[in-house]
Amino acid sequence: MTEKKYYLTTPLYYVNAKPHIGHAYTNVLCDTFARYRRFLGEDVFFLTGTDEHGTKIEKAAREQSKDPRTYVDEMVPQFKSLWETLGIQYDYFIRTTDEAHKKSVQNILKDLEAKGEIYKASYKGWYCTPCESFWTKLQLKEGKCPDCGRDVQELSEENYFFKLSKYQDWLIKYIQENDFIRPEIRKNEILGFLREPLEDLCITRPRARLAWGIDYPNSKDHVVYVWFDALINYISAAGFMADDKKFRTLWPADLQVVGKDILRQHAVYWPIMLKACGVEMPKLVLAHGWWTMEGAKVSKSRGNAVDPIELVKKYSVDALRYFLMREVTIGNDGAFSEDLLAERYTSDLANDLGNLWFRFTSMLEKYFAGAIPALEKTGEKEPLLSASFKLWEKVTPLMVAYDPREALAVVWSVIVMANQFVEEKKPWVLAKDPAKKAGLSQALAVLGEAVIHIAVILLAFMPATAAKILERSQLPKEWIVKTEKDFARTFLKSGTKIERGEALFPRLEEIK
Ligand code: ME8
Repeated sequence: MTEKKYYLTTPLYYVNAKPHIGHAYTNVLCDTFARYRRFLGEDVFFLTGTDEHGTKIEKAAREQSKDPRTYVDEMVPQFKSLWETLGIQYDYFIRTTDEAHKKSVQNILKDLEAKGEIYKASYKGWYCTPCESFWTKLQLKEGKCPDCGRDVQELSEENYFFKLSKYQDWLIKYIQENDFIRPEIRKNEILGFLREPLEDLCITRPRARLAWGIDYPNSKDHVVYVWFDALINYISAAGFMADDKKFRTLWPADLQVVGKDILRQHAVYWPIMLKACGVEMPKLVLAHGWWTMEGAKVSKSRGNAVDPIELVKKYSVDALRYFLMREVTIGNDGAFSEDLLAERYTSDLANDLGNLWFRFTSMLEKYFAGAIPALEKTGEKEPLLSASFKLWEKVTPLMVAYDPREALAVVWSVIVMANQFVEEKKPWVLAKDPAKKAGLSQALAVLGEAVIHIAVILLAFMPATAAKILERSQLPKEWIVKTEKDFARTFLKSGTKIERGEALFPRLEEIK
């Protein structure tokens, strides 16, 4: 028996422009899910990468007078470096130009041809270059691309087709009977789309029109359609048809996160491709919403892209990670504005969390020379302590249900409670009365446990900040907490010196 890993994937991003806040969002979400699973002791495989073939890329290379290969090789480091800046701990980075991937796509095509799932035919359609989509006349909206509203071109070509239509009834039933697409609103959208007859998918492009693609195995005149090529990455990276043992440990993927813009490819084409290959379905496709600006989707082609690197420089990586996850519920759209980010920074990070750390460590320094007092029975009865001990128990089901926003709301409720605890206990008053020394030491012991429990639970969400708190408290930064009981206990040893260090989130006036 091979152990199944928890396998999650991001989309493979097109390299025709540098990544923006939307790409950062998807990878921050996935990274947080991956880190949380590792924190639970699961063996995780987190895949991300780049989509490097097709018209868009060929065009972008041409515009810079570069050959596509040189162009993609120059673009990929921008993605990798953003992931490094954002603390994205992926296990593997796949490029669709990797030889192993190309071979896998060709092997799958040969297999599908042999199984009679592919046929050659002449095709007339309307093509939208930016979306790389063919549409039938009926699908066009007022003669324009139904997805982006731009002009389309009429084309007639001989191509290879994949029999999508054959599996329509199966797919409808599969989606209805399984928790395969989330959120519900997107599942219903796909079922709505499937009420119309599915057309077979044109999976090649004539080389005369597009040279930058994977060679179609049995034709010199065709290259593989970029979506058919790219979707296969999820199994080619997992060793499909190349490394059976690896494939068994990874597939089926546990979670495939995509933006709602590419749900149709992932919830219609992809499951049918897998079905035709005789491969199991991924467990869940989760479609998140869009970051918008002035009502329009943030995107490279609209020219309203927000650069995550600039935001990190100004506000810190954890501030951006926090904002992206806290501001919107997965599935909904969110209006991006730097003002909102600055507001969250000031209220939730500098005031709530930053201030809690500052007050706790300053008082500890002042009254106990920085050494944490022992927790006694009186301290154990404090509601703040039990709320802190319960964080794991409350956050874990939310993270397993992919709701980081609610999970952070739970953590922040304890942060707020800890700040109120300081207001109520007034350690500065207790400190004036020698008879109240025990009360003072219990207040700080409880506060210390609360702060550490908050830091540990935040490891997956805000790894840099959590690590700072733990390091300054002489605790390890790597944690595996498998059970509720392992979390509902004290973490600090009495007498441990805790160092205040620099402000976790300096006031914006100080950094601007
Ligand atoms: O579609 N808000 O690549 P892509 C939120 N190569 N997320 C956004 C976003 C926004 N405004 N803009 C982009 C492709 N994203 C294909 C995928 S997969 C086999 C091939 C994120 O570079 C979101 O995850 O256009 C979206 O689905 C993805 O980037 C599209 O990236």
